[in-house]
Amino acid sequence: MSSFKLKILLTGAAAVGKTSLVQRFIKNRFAANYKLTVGVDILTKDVEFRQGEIATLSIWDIGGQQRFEFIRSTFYKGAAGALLVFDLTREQTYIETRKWLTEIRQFAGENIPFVLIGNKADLVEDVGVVIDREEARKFAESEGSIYIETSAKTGIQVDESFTELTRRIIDSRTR
Ligand code: G3D
Ligand code: MG
Repeated sequence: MSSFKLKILLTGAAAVGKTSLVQRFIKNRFAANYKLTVGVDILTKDVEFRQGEIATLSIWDIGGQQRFEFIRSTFYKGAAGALLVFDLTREQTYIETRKWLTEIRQFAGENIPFVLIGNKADLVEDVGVVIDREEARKFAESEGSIYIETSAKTGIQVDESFTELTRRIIDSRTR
């Protein structure tokens, strides 16, 4: 069996649900939890990205946003892939994904695999659609990625997002 250790980044604007997604993902499973003084949580989890194929993810979640400049190079260094998260109920967080993508590529490498995540899908029914979902899908595809809608609250598509990102990382390396 092959074994992979991958550094995964959670990126995107404040309060889009990055921490909630990773908490949902690791819930009820073994997870080592380190808290760095610089304000990054690193959580570890094994994922079976294909039958019989396991990768160990170390998932980096930025805590306080205000000191981010200080730890930026540490955060991006050696990253294998990123979830780029926005909030389906706040258009501004979607607009900001382009800036995040530019930064991810600048600091972690032009070809770093990512998955575009529209989170808080559970709220869309009440709040209404504030972004053009078809445009989000096309944007993701034009950048070589895919678009997935998640809810950290209900858990829908959360595992799939991490698994899909892992698959994309592995495929980009073995192709
Ligand atoms: P961040 O880590 O990106 O900053 P958090 O975001 O995970 O801290 O989440 C920010 C707020 O959004 C939290 O609410 C959290 O409960 C909520 N949230 C995250 N994901 C979802 C989701 O999928 N659905 C809903 N309905 N809420 C979500 P509070 O009130 O604690 O600020
Ligand atoms: Mg957080």
